[in-house]
Amino acid sequence: MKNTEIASIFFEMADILEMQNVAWKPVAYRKAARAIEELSEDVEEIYRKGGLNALEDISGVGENIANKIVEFIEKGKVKEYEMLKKSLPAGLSGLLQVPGLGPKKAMALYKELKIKNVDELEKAALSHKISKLPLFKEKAEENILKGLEIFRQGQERMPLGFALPIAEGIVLGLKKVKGVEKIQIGGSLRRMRDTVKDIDILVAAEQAKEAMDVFASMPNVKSIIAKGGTKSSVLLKEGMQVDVRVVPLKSFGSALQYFTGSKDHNIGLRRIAIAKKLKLSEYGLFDAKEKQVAGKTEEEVYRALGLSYIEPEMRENTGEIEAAMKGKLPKLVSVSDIKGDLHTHSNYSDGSNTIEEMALAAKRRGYEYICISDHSKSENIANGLSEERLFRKIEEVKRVNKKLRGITVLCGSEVNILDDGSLDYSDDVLKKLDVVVASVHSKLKMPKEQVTARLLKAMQNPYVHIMGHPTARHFGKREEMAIDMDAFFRAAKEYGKIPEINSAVERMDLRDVHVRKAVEMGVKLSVDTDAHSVQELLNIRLGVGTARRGWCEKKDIVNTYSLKELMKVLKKQ
Ligand code: DGT
Ligand code: CA
Ligand code: ZN
Repeated sequence: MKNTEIASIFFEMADILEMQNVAWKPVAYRKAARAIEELSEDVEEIYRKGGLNALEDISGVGENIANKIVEFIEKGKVKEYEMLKKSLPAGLSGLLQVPGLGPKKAMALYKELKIKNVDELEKAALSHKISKLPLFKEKAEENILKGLEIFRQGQERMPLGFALPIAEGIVLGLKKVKGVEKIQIGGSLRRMRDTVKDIDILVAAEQAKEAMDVFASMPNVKSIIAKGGTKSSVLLKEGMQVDVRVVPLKSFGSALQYFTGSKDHNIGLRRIAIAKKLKLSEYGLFDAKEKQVAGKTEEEVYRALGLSYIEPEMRENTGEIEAAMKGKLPKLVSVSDIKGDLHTHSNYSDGSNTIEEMALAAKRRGYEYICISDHSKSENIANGLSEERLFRKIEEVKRVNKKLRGITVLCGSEVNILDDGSLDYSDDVLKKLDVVVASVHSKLKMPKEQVTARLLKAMQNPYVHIMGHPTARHFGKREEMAIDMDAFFRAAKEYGKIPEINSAVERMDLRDVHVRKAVEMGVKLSVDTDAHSVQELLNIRLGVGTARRGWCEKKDIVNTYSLKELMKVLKKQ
């Protein structure tokens, strides 16, 4: 699918045009880019089926932009984009990827200080040259350095939800190749860590030449780092490294165990093996006479070590080995336990689907309920709902519920927690809603005591049910808010509020360590997608992964409950 590539070209064109002070065009390109990004269909398909006219039916796409899409589909590049890039000094557009640096500021840095790339930017910030420029304030240098750090972290590790579909695509491509007996994703990706450094894939085969050939010539391979009979590594166009290792079937379990990690977990296991006079490696579990006692499956390896099977998400050596020795591992929640989604958006605010479409998609997933929680009135950039529009939405939800069978739509709102901890709608309005998700979307840099007090105040509102993406972090853009997590969870417990595990690719908030703490404190949680389209409902697996990393059982997650049980928890029966 070329949608992402085309969208990113338009985003970049918008930035360059803005740097050159061109009026309105940047806005138009961004609008089109966003629409293309959110399309569920392949743009190329749309064009092949319906021609230029069909492209112009996409919101924000006029004739000019449609022609550029065609140009990309037919020729693989867009001439105007190439020219725009040439009009900028090399590297300058890279500056735009530093959080907090817009096109105007980047251009000013170039004109005044000749800064063309991130290294020069860092030098200038460290030598305090930037705060003297008119567009920049006193704290600009500090902010730029922080932005650079976030940018570099973003370059090193990528979000789980970005890497996972790419890895699955590779697995799908290799599965059918002759000689491949088994194939599995390993590493941090299999453990569902919220960010991953690379993609590790493990193949069982006696003869892997063909698999390696297919792997190295996949269309999204940018360059081949190494290609051999049992291990190959490539760099993808998406910017990440993929390692594929091949082992014989009899070692597949122990190799999968080894390459799933984590390293600390492996060290813990090896210690147990040694105590039992055994030797554990990626080749298998061996006794003193070098005879293999286990290795074909992971289950076999754990059993032979005297442990119950440890799910990949728990393998961090944070107590799981001890629990497995005593047979006291939790029975982790799984995607199939989920009965509904409590935080999603429709086109009433900034989502791309109607309430009915979202409901039908939830039904297709086998859910019992879905809450449509559009933004509240102060969220202007996301088309937040005035009270009047909210009341209309309540009526629309009633209509959809009358029409559809087998799914219940709950009318909710993602209500902004204002700077002082009060909420964006009055209590009289809030009490009309089935589910109230309260989230912070402004003033994210408050000091710890203030943020904590703000969240605690919001939790004291009797009509709030769920605390949406509690730390407000955003990969590559901003760090989490400073929150006293102990106080936050204590209050959640006291007031009966439900903190959220938000599964949006760029959020993943709460994190695994927070979840673990919440579970230990007996706080119930909700795993939501924050989906802005029907496709994004699929992201629930990312949040469930985080829940599993936090040792959640089914009972800890409120949206595994039936609608009736859920209503009791929300005190809405
Ligand atoms: P990442 O890639 O940083 O997101 O995290 P991982 O866990 O995928 O780490 P990676 O890709 O460096 O290695 C994959 C697995 O291989 C790792 O989880 C455990 C295993 N492994 C790598 N190096 C060592 C090592 O020195 N000792 C042991 N015991 N295992 C290792
Ligand atoms: Ca890895
Ligand atoms: Zn939301």
